[in-house]
Amino acid sequence: REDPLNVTERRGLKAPTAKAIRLDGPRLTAAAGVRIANPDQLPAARGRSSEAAHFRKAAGLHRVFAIDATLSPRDPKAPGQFGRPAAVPVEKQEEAKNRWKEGNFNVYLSDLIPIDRAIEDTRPAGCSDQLVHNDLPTTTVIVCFVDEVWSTLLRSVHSVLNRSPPHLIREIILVDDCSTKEYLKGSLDKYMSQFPKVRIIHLKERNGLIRARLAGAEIARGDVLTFLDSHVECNVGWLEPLLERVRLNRKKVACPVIEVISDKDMSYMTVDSFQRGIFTWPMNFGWKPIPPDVIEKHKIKETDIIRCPVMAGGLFSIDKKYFFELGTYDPGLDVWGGENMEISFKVWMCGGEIEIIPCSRVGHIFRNDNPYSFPKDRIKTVERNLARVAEVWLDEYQDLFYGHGYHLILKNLDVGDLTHQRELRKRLQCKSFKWYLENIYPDLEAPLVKASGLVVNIAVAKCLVVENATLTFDTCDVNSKNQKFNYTWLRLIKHGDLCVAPVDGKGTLGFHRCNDRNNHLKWLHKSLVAFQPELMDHFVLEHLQQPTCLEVDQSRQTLRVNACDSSNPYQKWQFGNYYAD
Ligand code: UD2
Ligand code: MN
Repeated sequence: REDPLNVTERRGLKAPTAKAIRLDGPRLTAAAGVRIANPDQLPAARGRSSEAAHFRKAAGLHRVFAIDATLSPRDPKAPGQFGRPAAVPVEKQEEAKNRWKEGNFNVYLSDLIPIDRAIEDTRPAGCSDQLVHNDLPTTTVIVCFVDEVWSTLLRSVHSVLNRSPPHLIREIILVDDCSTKEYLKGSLDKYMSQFPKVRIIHLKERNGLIRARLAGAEIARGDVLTFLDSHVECNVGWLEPLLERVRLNRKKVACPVIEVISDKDMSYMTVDSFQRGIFTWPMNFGWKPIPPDVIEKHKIKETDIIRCPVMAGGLFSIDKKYFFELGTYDPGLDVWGGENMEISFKVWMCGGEIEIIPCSRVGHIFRNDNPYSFPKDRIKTVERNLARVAEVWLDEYQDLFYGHGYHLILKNLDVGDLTHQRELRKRLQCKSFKWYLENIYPDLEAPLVKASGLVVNIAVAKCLVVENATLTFDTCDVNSKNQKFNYTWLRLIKHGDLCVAPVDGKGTLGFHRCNDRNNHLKWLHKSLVAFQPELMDHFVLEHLQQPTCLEVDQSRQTLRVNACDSSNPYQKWQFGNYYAD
């Protein structure tokens, strides 16, 4: 009944709002200024000659290189060329349908379209005129994958090779996370051997994407690490704007705008520029449009950099030394999920920044389900990852996480050892989660309790009151400290350290020392009780089989618990303030 972790949403990253590109013939040079097909035409930004050095000193800056080796495609009419939608021929429908599950997208079409297709330059106007430094740091591109579709993986690699200034790519490391498919072993190594910059490591056991990325990071030789998923297409000019931000400040973590490659027709779609990466409780990643009035008020331009509370996870550049200073990812995170929250909180709270760079754009195939298997239960794996992050980074706001993912408490999840992660946070002297919420994500509603204030009984219009450490009711008095209660995310009715609870088997009410894990102290209120919405205003003891409610015993002028009765007003209660639904 309560599954607030929203499992369906957890099956893969949700795409941001996307729109088709208007194709009035390829506008390959429109926004882009002039694209350079051949990298040999580049000015010698990193050349060895003294001339080059002089050029560097004198100018220091250059216009973003618009390198694109796919500029004049061999076959302009090929399906999917220029990012156009492709169609499955009628006689191939069955085959296409059957192959969908190989990657949970239209694998048939991916195989049909060129592995080095041209795509539209989707950068906002102005991007091609931006200046970047001549002495940008080099990067190692790290792509981990498990059982990725051949054509998609190749297209990812080719898009990097074809649309990046060669001198900035130190290497591309492909980390094979113990794939089962044969072609990802022999054939892949053979194919990639024609590109000296591509290195492949095959992990001997399944590590999950988090530790697979770390395996790549360990051997990386570039100054900056750039992580990518294995089903992407980097667009023209994507790399330099990312590296420029890291060069400006090594604690900046730069993310490209993630555009959408349709899982159905493989078309390359652009997205709205004014979107932030955010999360909702219990730590679901999402995109949030910047409201139009905010855009107007602050005169935000399409090319402006957007600071994000959290990143999507898959695509970003980070200074290598900084990544290791931050303690990389928590290596205790398994398979998939939660690591984007972890790195985002860590970066912000420990002095860094997460930015989306609108002039850097990379397409990604968003899928509705993970196409690979999880070594253990998928839901449990993701929940455990998130709980690890919550335990280390959320401080008192953990209650909101657990309150929204309430079954996690009941499950008594084993999150494993967190000593190292907690020590790391101390050592780095990171700020509090409260600071993060107030400064980085002020629009998130994060009330520490669900309700507070006086607790009025509807029938007698009197309030709960603490008297000599016992619970009774009396005339309401907003100024009385003894009438103030909190209703917490973990369903305790709290007065200081004391929690309302029955104290004997006879229904007498009193107090217990509070304990988040003690289910005997928990009351349901304003939430569904075994599908009985009519008990919403009641305080229902949660741990009992039969719904049992707090009520005013009229005859004796005391409080007691009794069998719930939805029509009995002596069982209806109201807090002074409610902060969440
Ligand atoms: C998003 C991120 C993804 C990751 C994930 C949360 C983007 C575009 N994607 O989900 O990078 O942050 O959220 O964890 O931001 N992989 C392995 N081993 C595994 C599982 C996956 O190597 O055990 C690879 C996989 O082949 C892919 C990458 O990791 O290249 C990300 O996985 P995904 O594409 O299934 O994740 P996605 O895009 O739904
Ligand atoms: Mn992905």
